[in-house]
Amino acid sequence: MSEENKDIFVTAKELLKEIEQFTTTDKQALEQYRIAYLGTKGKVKALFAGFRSVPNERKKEFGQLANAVKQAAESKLNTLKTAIEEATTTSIEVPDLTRPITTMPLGSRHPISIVRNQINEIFTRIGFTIAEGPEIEDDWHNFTALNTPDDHPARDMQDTFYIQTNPVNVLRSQTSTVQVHVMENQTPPIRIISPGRVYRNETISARAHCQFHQVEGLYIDKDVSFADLKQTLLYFAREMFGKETKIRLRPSFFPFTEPSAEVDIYWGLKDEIDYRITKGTGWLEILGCGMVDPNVLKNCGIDPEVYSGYAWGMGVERIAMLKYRIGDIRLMFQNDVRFLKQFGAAL
Ligand code: 2U9
Repeated sequence: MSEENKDIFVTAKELLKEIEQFTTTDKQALEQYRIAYLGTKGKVKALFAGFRSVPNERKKEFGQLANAVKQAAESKLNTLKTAIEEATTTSIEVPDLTRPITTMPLGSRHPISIVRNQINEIFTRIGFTIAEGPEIEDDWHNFTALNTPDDHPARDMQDTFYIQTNPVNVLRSQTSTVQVHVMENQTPPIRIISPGRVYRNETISARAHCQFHQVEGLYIDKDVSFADLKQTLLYFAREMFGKETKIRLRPSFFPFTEPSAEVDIYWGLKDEIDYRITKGTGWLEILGCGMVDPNVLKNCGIDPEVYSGYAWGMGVERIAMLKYRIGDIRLMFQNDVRFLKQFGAAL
């Protein structure tokens, strides 16, 4: 065996060792390896080219060795290639911390809340405080104290939701109940509004619902007059519907006020809808009011000879329907997002 032949075996074994020891995580380094070992001018090709000079009796041995070198070079290339690919795809990407955040969609205020808040604000601005009370009431607070006779139709099961008949417990049909509590527990001057939910046994339609919201007001002091009431409600109407709003009072009747009146605002007759909602008059009813009946004052422990007072009541849904031209009260309680999102953004 010549020196030259011995060298080629040594070279092959050295090559095998080199290949086994080679490692990289870099794509470019791997490409350089491929060119150096498996390329057309690479070391493996050169090894095979030395085949000629190997003596016949060792050709088989050399052939096996050279093939082992080639296979080792190829398998190393494939293993490293897969490892690099996996490392790049599974590596955790560093998030772009300067990217703008995705915003959460915000809801919007319900029209009842918008209008109720507005009513509360208009009256608290002129010295009224907000009073709240329970939605389940006894017969006294819902009817008797408010001068509602035993045979009054409002007491009928068809009009009021009775929870219990003996003793009587009802879902309040007006928030005047809250005002009765305040009058029983405080001494005048009393200047309160009572916003809240009320219940009536109504057939549900576009105009009526079995639940709705009221804001009622009460002012009791010495020498409170009907003129004070009228001026307060004119202020309210102008704050709510615009500075030029005109109001008129029509005589009416409620068991708890005497005299009583209903208040209309001048809405105008600009379009077909105006004719329909004002029945062609241009005037639209917005609330009821009156001087607190002396019997109610007496029932609540206030001397009608010393004190007088005015009161009013309004439906929040009615005001909201006028303000936003909503044609069906049922929309207020269906929670349809297409309806709700048309109103003011969340405050
Ligand atoms: C006390 C004494 C009297 C509250 C009043 C009205 C007239 C009235 C209706 C408007 C539309 C109810 O929501 S509605 O259906 N209310 O017309 N409410 S006077 O009078 C009171 C309140 C409390 C102690």
